[in-house]
Amino acid sequence: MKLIGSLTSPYVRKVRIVLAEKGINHEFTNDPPFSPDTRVAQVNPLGKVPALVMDDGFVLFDSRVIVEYLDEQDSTGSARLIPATGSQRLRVKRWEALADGIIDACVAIYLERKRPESQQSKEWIERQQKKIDQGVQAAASDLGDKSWCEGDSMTLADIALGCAFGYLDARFPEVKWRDTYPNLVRLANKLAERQSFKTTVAPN
Ligand SMILES: N[C@@H](CCC(=O)N[C@@H](CS)C(=O)NCC(=O)O)C(=O)O
Repeated sequence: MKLIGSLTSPYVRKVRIVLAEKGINHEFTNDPPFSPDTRVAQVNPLGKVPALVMDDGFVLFDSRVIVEYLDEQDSTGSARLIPATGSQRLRVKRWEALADGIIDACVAIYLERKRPESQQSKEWIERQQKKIDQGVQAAASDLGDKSWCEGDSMTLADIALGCAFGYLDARFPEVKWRDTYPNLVRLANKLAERQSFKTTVAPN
């Protein structure tokens, strides 16, 4: 299978971390979707990364669908990152939605700031900023003093949140989440020690 993505996308990073954690063999094609010569739309009609081209040519998107598929691949007998059933499954998926939602708001601001200054909407940026602030606050409150977001080992919830932290640090240093939420810092530091996180840090 072949993953098409960019080295800076937090959604792609989530998929790359899942691939690494599960030890799944794959090729990676770096195809930033905003570059003029991108071919992403030839595989994903939405023109977005990540896209996963399976061995039979079938293409999966978006990141939430891809990680579901990958988690079912059990080549190395690795632990499930998404519980198969029940309320824990729902809770992990909710964490993922929260983390992806924080990233969505970050990306919206990032793209808005790339427009000519006279065309940027202050109201739009403030609206997205509120989602980031409230999303991070909710994550801190839901994590509390637990070691992991759900259960007693790392799940997709932690991976997704770790990708949101990484994107905040890279693109939004003005969001001072590290000064405000020591429990999130503890989780972020623990995740950052993992090989899967180390090898997927976005280049500057
Ligand atoms: N919900 C999607 C979001 C994917 C997404 O927006 N990716 C960005 C890169 S960070 C992209 O490809 N943008 C290109 C575009 O919007 O045209 C997912 O989780 O895969």
